[in-house]
Amino acid sequence: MAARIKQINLEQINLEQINLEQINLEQINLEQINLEQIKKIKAMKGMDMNLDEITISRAIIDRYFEKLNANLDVDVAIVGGGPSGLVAGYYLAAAGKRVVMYERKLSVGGGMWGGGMMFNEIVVQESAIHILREFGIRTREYGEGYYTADSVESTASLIAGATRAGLTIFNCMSVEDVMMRKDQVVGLVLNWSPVEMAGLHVDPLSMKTKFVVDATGHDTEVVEVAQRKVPGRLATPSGKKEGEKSMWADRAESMTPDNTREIFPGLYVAGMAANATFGGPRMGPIFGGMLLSGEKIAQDLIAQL
Ligand code: 48H
Repeated sequence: MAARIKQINLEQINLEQINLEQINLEQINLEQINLEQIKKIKAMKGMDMNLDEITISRAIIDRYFEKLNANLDVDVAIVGGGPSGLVAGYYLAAAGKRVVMYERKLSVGGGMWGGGMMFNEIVVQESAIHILREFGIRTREYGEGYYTADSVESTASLIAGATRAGLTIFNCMSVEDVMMRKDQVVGLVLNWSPVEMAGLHVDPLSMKTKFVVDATGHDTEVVEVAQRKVPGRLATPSGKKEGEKSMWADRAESMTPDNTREIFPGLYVAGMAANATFGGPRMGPIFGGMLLSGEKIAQDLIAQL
């Protein structure tokens, strides 16, 4: 027994942590005391360190500002965290580009979580299946050329894949304007979404980027801003946003990648925003076009960077 007690390094014991009143010496069998086991039990119960609230706060503040500072001047800024933006962000980050995403909502993923009418399955056609596979998303063939995937698994995997590849996402942040130099979009104007929602008069901050991708979905918010600032000068037949047309899945899906392109120097459109800008129809809950659009914009920008 004496030999075992010698193994205990008394210097490592913090006596202040020991509540002597709770110790019943008669119950303690010293032969059974194994300090390693005690350490493991304490770690399992979260008792292995003294947690300090101020350190926790400092850790969050320091790490957040590191991220914010590191993303004030980047290669590509993606506005909107739906499927097209996430896929674009993934390929750009995987190619080593400095890419950041701003998403208004607390949760990233846009309109993919809800599948069709909240039936949480999505349909993806053969031509885009390679993208789901790239993210490790499981699919099942439904009919010839049609595949289904669980929309929650799909959305969560796009987010995980993109962030792990190096995409930095700022959620709860809204893009309210663009920064321009002569005839070129060169950055974004940012504010907290809660500021926007509460209608508070708080001035924004700005960031610089070589390219902006409007992936804001049906609302095409960045294109709307550009249209107000440089009226009639968008790269569409009318010079303005053409507007989204009614449901026609087949046509919409084939048009989406073609519509994914530059709309004004420095400003690109992807996903549903591309169709709404160039007057394409909507397609409902088939997501191949969104994924292919994200892949295409990434390829285009990688070639230019
Ligand atoms: C920050 C913003 C801002 C802003 C908007 O709608 P999304 O999912 O976008 P896509 O194009 O990747 O996917 C479209 C798809 O989900 C869809 O709706 C389909 C296929 N519809 C077919 C049909 O027929 O209806 O995501 C856009 C994201 C959202 O999360 C917005 O919150 C966000 O952009 N957003 N973020 N600043 N100014 N505006």
